[in-house]
Formats: sequence, C-alpha cells, structure tokens
Amino acid sequence: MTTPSPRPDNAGPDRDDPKDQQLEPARVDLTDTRLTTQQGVRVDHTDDSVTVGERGPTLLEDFHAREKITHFDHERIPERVVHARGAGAYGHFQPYDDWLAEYTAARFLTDPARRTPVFVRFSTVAGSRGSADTVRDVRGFATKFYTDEGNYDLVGNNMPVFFIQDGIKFPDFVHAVKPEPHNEIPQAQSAHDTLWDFVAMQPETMHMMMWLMSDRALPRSYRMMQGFGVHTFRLVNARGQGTFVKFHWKPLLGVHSLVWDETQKIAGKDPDYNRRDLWEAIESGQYPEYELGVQLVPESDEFAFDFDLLDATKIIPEEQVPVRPVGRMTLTRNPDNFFAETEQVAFHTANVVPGIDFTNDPLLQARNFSYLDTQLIRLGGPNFAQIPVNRPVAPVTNNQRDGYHQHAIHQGRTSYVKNSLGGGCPAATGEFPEVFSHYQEKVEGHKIRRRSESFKDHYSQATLFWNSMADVERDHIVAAFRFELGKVGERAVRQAVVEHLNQVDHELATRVAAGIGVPAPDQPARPNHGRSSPALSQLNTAMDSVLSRKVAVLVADGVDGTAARKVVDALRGHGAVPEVLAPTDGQVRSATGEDLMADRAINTMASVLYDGVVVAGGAESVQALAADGYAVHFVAEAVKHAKPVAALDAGVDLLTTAGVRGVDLAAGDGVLTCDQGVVTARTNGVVPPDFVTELVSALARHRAWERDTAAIPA
Ligand code: HDD
Repeated sequence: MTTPSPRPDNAGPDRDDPKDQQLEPARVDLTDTRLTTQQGVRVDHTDDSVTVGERGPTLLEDFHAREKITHFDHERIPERVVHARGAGAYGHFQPYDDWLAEYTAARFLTDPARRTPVFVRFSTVAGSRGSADTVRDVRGFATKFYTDEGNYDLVGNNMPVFFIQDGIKFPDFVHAVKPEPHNEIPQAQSAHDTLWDFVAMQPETMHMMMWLMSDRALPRSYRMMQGFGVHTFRLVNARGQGTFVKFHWKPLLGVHSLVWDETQKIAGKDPDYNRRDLWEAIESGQYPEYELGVQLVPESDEFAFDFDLLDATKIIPEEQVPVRPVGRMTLTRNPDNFFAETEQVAFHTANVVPGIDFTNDPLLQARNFSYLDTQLIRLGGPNFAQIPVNRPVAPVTNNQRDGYHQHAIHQGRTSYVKNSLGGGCPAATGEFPEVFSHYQEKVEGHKIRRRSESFKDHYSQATLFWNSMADVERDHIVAAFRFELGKVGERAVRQAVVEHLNQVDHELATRVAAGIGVPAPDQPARPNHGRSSPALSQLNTAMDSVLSRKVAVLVADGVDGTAARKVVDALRGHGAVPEVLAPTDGQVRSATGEDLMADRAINTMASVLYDGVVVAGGAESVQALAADGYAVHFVAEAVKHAKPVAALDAGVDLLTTAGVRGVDLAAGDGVLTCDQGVVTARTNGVVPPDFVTELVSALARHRAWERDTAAIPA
C-alpha cells in the first residue's frame, strides 16, 4: 500500500553501467554458504569458546574466537572530521546537448550520448555519525562522476556560500561549531557560545549565517534541496581557453523545507528522516533528479563585479549571470553496504578531469590539500582509491606502489619512469585534452600573509539575501537568530552579533534584539542598498509536484471505508504516498462494507513524518479519533506546521476538536471549502473531484504560510 509505482519515464536502476559492472566482483552474497574463518576454514560452532573443561579458562589456541573478536575490535574507522553523518546513492549524469563544448573539453558535460555513472553522498556537517538528520545545519552534496577520463568530484553544499574566505580558518571554524571541547556539548547544534563567539569575531561569516538561519538549513528531503559547487571554478576548452564557472544543482521536485519545531521533533521520532527518505524514494522507483546548471563568466569580466569572484562568501546573483542548464542527474540505486560504500567513499576537490580546473580562491586551494590528507587517516593509507566505491572506471596505470592494503599485483621489474627495461611504460605522453594539463595562468607577486582588500565587504550580500526573502522567510530567520542567540550564555556575544546584524539590516537587528534581551541598535549602521535577487527565495521554487509526498489518512473502526479508499487511490494516482493510520495496527472495520488495512498505528508515527493529513469520514470513526489524544495532537500539530489538512464529512469535526480556528470549514451538506491549505467537504460519502484536486494543489504548494498558527498549542 505504501509503495508507489515507478514513473514510466525513469531510466532504470543502472544495474549494468560500467561502475556497477566493476563493483560486481567485489559483492559478496552469503546465501547458501557455510560459515568459515577469514582463512576460509569451515567451522561448525561459533557460540562457545574453546575452554579447559566446561567451566575452565579459554584457550589461546582458539584461533576462531580470537580472530572473530579481533576483527570486531578493529571494525571502526575515524568518522569524517566534518560531514560525518551522511547517506549515499548511485545513479548517472547525462548532458542535454553539446553547447558547453565551446567552454570545456570535459566530454561528460558535453556529449549527450554519454551517460556517466555517479555516486552522491549527502550529509550534515557538524554532527557525529550517529547524530540526527534534521538539525539546523548546512547539507553536503558531494558527487563523484566516474568519467571515462577519470574521476571528477564536485564536493558541494546545499548553500552557495561558505563561512570563511581562507581555508586556514577552517580548523578554527570547525572547532567553534563542533561540541565544546570540555564537555562535548552540544551535539550537532550551532546554538552555543563558541560558534557565535567565532561569528562575532569573524564577520565574513555573516552572509553564510543568514543562509544557516534560513529555511535552507532544514531541508524536507535531500531530494528537495539545491546543490552548489560554491567556489568559482574554471572551465577550459579544447583550445586551452578558460572561462570562470559556478556549478548549480537544482532538484526537479523544487526546494522545500521543514519548520524548526518540526525538525526538533523529527530528530527524536525518526533521527534517520532524510536518510530514510532517500532510501525509500529510490527503493520505490521515485528516483531523485537534479539538473546541473552553470553560470559562466568570461575571464575578461574577472573584475566586473562589486565582489571578488575568488571570494567563497559571495554568490553571483542569477539575475546578473543566468544559470544555464547542462544536463540531468538521476539517482537510481541504493548502495549494498553502508560501510563499504557510503562510509568509505572518498571525495577530493582536486579530483578533476581535463576541461575543469581551479581558481586561486584561497578556500579551494586549502581544500585541494585537505581532502587527500584526511583520507589517509580516515581510510588508513594511500591505497584508498582501490576501494571499490572509489575506483575510477578509467584504467589506473602508474608506478605508485606498495603501502597498506595494496590490492593490485603489479607485474614486471620497473616501477619508475623513465625506464627502458619496461618498454618506457606507463608512458607519460599525450596532449591536452587527452591528458590533464594545468591551466596556464600567469601569476606574480610577493609572498604575503594578508587578506585581499577585495574580500572585505562582509555585509552587502547578507543584505541582498535578507532583502530577497518573503515575509514568512524573514520571520523564520528572525526566530532562528533568536533561538540560537537565546542559547548563548554570554550576553556580550549576543550583543556583538546584533551589532553585525545591524550592518546587514536595521530591522533585522532590531527584531532579533527584541527576542534575546539585549538593547537594539539606535540606528542603522549603514543604509540598506535595497537590491534583491528573487531566485534566492524558496517561495519562487517549483511547486507543481506531489511526487513522493507522504500523506497520513486517519481512520478508526466505523470509517467510511469506500470514501477513504477513493482518497488513498486518488493520491497515489498523483504520485503521492498515502498511508492509512488507525489507533491500532491491522484490520479496520468500515461502516460502508469495505474494510481497510491500517499501514501503521497512529502512536508509532507522528504528523511531523508526513507532508499532509486527511481525516476520513464516518461518525463512529471520528468519535474514536476524537477520544484518542494521539490522533487529536496529530491533526493539531499538522495544522500548526502549516501543512495541508483535509477532512471528509464527520472528519471535519475533528479539525474543530483539534483547535482549527479562523479557517473556513464545510459547515453543511453539499459544501466543499478550501481555505489556507485546509480542504473540507461534507458530501455524505461522495468524494468530490475538487476535494482531491484542492488537496493535491495544497500539497504541491508544500505549506500554507498564510495560515495563522501562532496560537495553536502543538
Ligand atoms: Fe569540506 C568533507 C563540502 C570547505 C575539509 N566537505 C566535506 C564534504 C562536503 C564538503 C560535502 C563531505 C564529503 C563526503 O560526503 O565524504 N567543504 C565543503 C564545501 C566547502 C568546504 C562546499 C566550502 C566551499 N572543507 C572545506 C575546507 C576544508 C575542508 C575549507 C579544509 C581546509 N571537508 C574537509 C575535510 C573533509 C570534508 C576535512 C572531511 C571528510 C572528508 O573531507 O573526506 O577534508
């Protein structure tokens, strides 16, 4: 009942692409096998150690027990120092056409006949491996393209800017945001003194802090968030000419977020919320899709902007340089083994292929060192590229030898170039774009340790972001600053952050100050420039799909089963995922003769795990639900979180019981209403087509932000 059928146009599970074929020999299937040691010796007993007599000491010679325990003792590897919590999936990328060939020699971006296998890992940043998914945080969006020319890694985030400008500050920033070192509190939270102290001392963080306090930090799904390469990179065409580029991923389902109260509850109800969502969507054939787009800037325009292209705390507003579509990525296959694949995947910003190159962005330059370095400690030696998930599909032929966990058996006497004894192989020959050749940028200067003057405007784009938000988005930002700063013990730190906010916008600073018990600034620190970029608001995202949206249909014995089933079928027909919830699991008796099976008991779930709620009709059913505190709270909470809520016949009364006020509800027979995302009908068991249409359109809009939810206690 919960599994939607695959979309007819999806591209299949990539079970036979070159990467999948390469992984196949590494897969181990234990079906119909017998238990052995690591040495392949069969054993018939693994429940008791070898002892002297039944109650005597264990013998050292019990190699099976020792091997089993020793292996267990060594099962853990260091978690990633950042982005420790994540989820991954395989899929493919395919360009739409070849227009980008004018700018890049990278064939996987320009040959529409090429379908390049990918592995993507999404992550949170601050939390440990076992932390909750739905915390306020940046999300990592790292893509490994297994191209025919070698691996290309686009290691991005779901926000287009970063906290700092120079990688030398990264350890400071991460130390500040991670749990405080003396007591390791708080886990996966930015709401604590050291992070905000860092922010107050480092105003280049301000633009990113606006993003972090916005709804972008609370994605509904990894499938509903953007991805950004963040840095300005460089494309290089076959003639060796360079063009600046920013990479964008745009989810086809639109960009949608949870609300803060909801995320905190989900963190307890289902800490694997985003991970589960990705897994289930792929298992059910609802393959996540993202469009890759690029913003291109000719080198001649390097200084045409009022910010520095090398500064990773800045965006290029889309209205200034449009994002041009390049191709589409579809994720079609879950990994077989989390540790082997998702944990061991090793991304590196310096994994580039001919046609893509770096710029002198000092954040990127540091990353180009850090990622390789971190894999050495994390994966235990220099041969991690031989781990199946990391292996390129392009051949690897070089003289790098030995080291821990060397899997290749290199033949021959020579392990050096140049050689004559090995026939001169592997031959270091070829010309760009067959071989990678570093972009020949002319650079000269003195060795200095100094931030560029062109990096020093820390506020204008933070203001641009604030100006671009809709009212509800601004309300959420103010509430987030109040929450976070309200958790900061040091009032001087709160005050210092408010002073920075006053540089961004006076109203913002005043509203935040009013909630955290510090004086508001008397006047603006600088005038608001008044510019905005509509593309930054999530209210301008795609809102035309209910694919994979989860809807709870609340029923109890005595339900109008015929109508409930019609709603379930209609929602499923639109690609949504309805689930029938009843006070107890199992069979539900229907008043109309058609019994229903409950998918789950209401008290094992919560409204925060659904995108919308439907209360089915049937007087007896609604009475039972009204007497069940879980059910009433379920509805009230969905209303509180501005979710689409619908009710049929007697079900409308449950909305009133749950405290729905100020919304037009169907009051008499034959009436259908749709107001502020609340759809109700009293039509005596008939499901009017408009009921479903209105519900689907409310679900596609995601939330009814116009609903006043302040007084609802949930
Ligand atoms: Fe980083 C992991 C994204 C700045 C050092 N980073 C990591 C991951 C993502 C990003 C998505 C997880 C990869 C995975 O799933 O395995 N990082 C970013 C972005 C940045 C950024 C978008 C700024 C634009 N990172 C950054 C800097 C440094 C690092 C400035 C160091 C100077 N990042 C690392 C790391 C990690 C990492 C320590 C931890 C685990 C890993 O690399 O493989 O090397």
